Amino acid sequence: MKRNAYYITTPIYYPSAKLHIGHAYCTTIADAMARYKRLAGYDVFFLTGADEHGQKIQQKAEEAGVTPQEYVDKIVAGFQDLWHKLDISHDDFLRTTQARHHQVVQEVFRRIYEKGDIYKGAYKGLYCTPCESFWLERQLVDGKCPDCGREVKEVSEEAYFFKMSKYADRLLQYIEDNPEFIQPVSRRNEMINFIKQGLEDLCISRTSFDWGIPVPIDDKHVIYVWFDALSNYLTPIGFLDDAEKFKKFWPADLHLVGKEIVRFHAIIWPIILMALDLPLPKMVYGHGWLIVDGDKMSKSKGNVIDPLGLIEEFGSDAIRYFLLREINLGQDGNFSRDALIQRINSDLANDLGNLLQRTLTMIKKYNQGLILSPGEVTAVDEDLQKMAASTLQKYQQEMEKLQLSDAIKTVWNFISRTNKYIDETEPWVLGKDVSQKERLNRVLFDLAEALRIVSILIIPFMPKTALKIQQQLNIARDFANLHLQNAEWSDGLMVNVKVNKPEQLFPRIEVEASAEAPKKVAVPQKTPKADNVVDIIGIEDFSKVELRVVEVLAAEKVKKADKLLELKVSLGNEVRTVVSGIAQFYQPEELIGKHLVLVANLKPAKLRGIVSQGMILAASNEGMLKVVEVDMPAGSKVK
Ligand code: ME8
Repeated sequence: MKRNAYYITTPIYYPSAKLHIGHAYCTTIADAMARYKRLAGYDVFFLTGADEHGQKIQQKAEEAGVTPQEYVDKIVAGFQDLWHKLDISHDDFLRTTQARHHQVVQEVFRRIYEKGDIYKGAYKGLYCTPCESFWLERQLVDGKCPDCGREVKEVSEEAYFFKMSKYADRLLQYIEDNPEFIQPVSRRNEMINFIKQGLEDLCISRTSFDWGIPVPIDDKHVIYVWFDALSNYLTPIGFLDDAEKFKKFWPADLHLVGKEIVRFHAIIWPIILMALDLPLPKMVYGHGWLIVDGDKMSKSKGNVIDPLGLIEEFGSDAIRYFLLREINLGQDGNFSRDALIQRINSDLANDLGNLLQRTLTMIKKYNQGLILSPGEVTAVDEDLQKMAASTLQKYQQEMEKLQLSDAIKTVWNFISRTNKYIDETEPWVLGKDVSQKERLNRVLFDLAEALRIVSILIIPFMPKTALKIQQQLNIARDFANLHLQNAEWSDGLMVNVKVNKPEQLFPRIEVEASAEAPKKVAVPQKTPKADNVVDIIGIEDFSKVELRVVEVLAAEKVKKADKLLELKVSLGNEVRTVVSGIAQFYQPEELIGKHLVLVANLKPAKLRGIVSQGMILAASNEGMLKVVEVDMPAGSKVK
């Protein structure tokens, strides 16, 4: 009996060229699922690899003046480097050139041959000698080779054939009896139609090149690359050498593949397995394609995106987050740099980064970094706790259905709810009133607990960030042994934990002016005529301006205004509200405790319904902005 095991695979990619963001997309989804299942208590086997044989690779190697093995070794090293940098947690990396795989493919061939489902015949086709390629009549252009335009000739070549036709009805029946087998439904329907049109026997050997696995009974032939490649799924789980392991992991739970190769996985592969008397995989899922700024990626268009460059620029977690959040699994999705930056700034820097920073800053400020035993639960706390429970439940349901993007949205709704909880509970007000100490402890505790839960739920999507949050919360000890159940609300776990210094998770990415609306700072101030042309004023004019040092007591975003922050500032003997257009440059909690300069006698102005009593001074230059800070007590005059 296969118990509590989960076997997931990606396609094994061709090392004919470097991998691009589309390959990274598929592998990231598989990795997120593998990590999720480990978290859910499964014994996971996650396989990826490289599909190294075939005429195309042989030609590429010849062009490069190296042996095929040298050629693939170099490119495959690049695959492995990419997966390392993207935090892909595969359990094995299969290369079809490995001896262990040769043995499996030859054994698969032998067993099916002995059963009588492989026979020798003749492959008839139109052959272009210079291109070493066979073509079908309908593929020719004006009767000539579609690649080089030269004459083709009819040839007949000895070849081995696999009796696919024999299994067509059985496969159709299987697909009909197992609605989950091919996903999404659109691909399933496509496959059913395809099989209904009739299956021909498949030519599974070639003699026109030799970069492949020899047919075991006839070494003039090499085995057709798809027959070789599909068998990879059997190799690392002990098909030939570990019966117990094989029983545990086969049949595979999920072959995740791009939509263009569903046909190989949902027709040829199941028939090979039927011929071997092995059970069929539980699911073949055909994911959509990643397109770039609305266009298919191609070398000729020059729009092929190298994931390594992106990882270097934005970090692996940001790329993983974008790929998983932005695209619904079965559909095509668009990659654009602007959309990526938008997600980093809003979801990661703002929603998540902000929550962590605000929480830790307040725990430091009010309780010297210590999370204390929480006071009584009020309605607003209960609401947050209930949402934590429903988030976990919904997240699990969505992950089980491979709706990764929805699961991320579910977690982010909880993050937004927690940010709102800060606004509702106003810890900065509680912090000023000793009689509210118990209440403040509850609020700070709840915030830390919510973040602890978030840090577990995001492990499948952003493993580095999950660990960073746990390190900052100072609970990273058991990271490897976490289980989904640990994401249940606990009123005890975080008590007496001393949190670490907050560190920024994701810096905001400054966008060039062309990519975003002009970044004028919406401060209630009169801008000079031009940057460097200002009217000369006398000292008597300047002395009309009262400048005072203020301490920021609280800061929060103004709703529906990207650029505005509402600050509560102390002038020593008085607290004022000031609206300042610095939200794109500062997180609210970064400002708490800072000593800034206020134009204290400015006529009050109403901004978004809030009366602003003064203006904070800031220096700005070419899109940068910094508030003016002064190391003097609140209330000091600036002259
Ligand atoms: O087909 N968007 O290898 P391959 C999303 N060796 N995914 C993409 C993509 C894109 N634009 N481009 C590629 C092969 N992919 C065979 C597989 S398996 C036994 C043998 C992903 O290097 C997607 O998963 O052409 C697609 O199916 C796979 O890469 C094709 O990789």
